[in-house]
Amino acid sequence: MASGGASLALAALLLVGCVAAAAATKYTVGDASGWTTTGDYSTWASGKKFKVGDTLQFTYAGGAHTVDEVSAADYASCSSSNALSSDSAGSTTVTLKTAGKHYFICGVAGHCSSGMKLVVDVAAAKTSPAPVPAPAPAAAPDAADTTPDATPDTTTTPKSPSSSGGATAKTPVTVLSPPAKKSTSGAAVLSAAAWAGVGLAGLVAVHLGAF
Ligand SMILES: [Cu+2]
Repeated sequence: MASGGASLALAALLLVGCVAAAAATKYTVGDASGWTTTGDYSTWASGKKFKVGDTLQFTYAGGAHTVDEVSAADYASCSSSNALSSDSAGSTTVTLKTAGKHYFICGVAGHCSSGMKLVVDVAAAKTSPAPVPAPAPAAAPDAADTTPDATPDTTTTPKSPSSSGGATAKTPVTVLSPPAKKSTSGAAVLSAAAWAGVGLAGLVAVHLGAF
């Protein structure tokens, strides 16, 4: 039982890890400016589509600022006393693990009120690959069923060999031109017949010349 549960948990972790690795986007907060008192993070965040699995990279001078994830109320009041998490190492990476709004402020006195605050609205990770293949298998068998039915009906060309045979009856003359090339026995027979034809033509020419 325990091993089964562990396997399921491991499978779930692997699945989540694969999804996150496939679609995750890494955002550098403030871009080149980084995490600073002069940043405008509402403008920076606007238009960006954050989703579960994405990461936020806060870059700043270590010790000069903090990255505190706080509640909506604490975000509004610039209070980090009940911060959900806090870091001041200088390079803070936050993985957005849950959908909804996430609030970040700097805990240094005066910095949040001067604009060093960020809220991101995180959308659930899309599982777009799942619905795409669903309709494809349903349509594929239908097309496969109709295709073989139509193919035999249209390919009613049993008379084409006879017509082509009639055409090949005249081809020995053209096959005659490369007699040096030794090909199959069939071609040899054809060329022999052609040579006989030439012989006949030569006889006719001789007779015509005689006349
Ligand atoms: Cu600060």
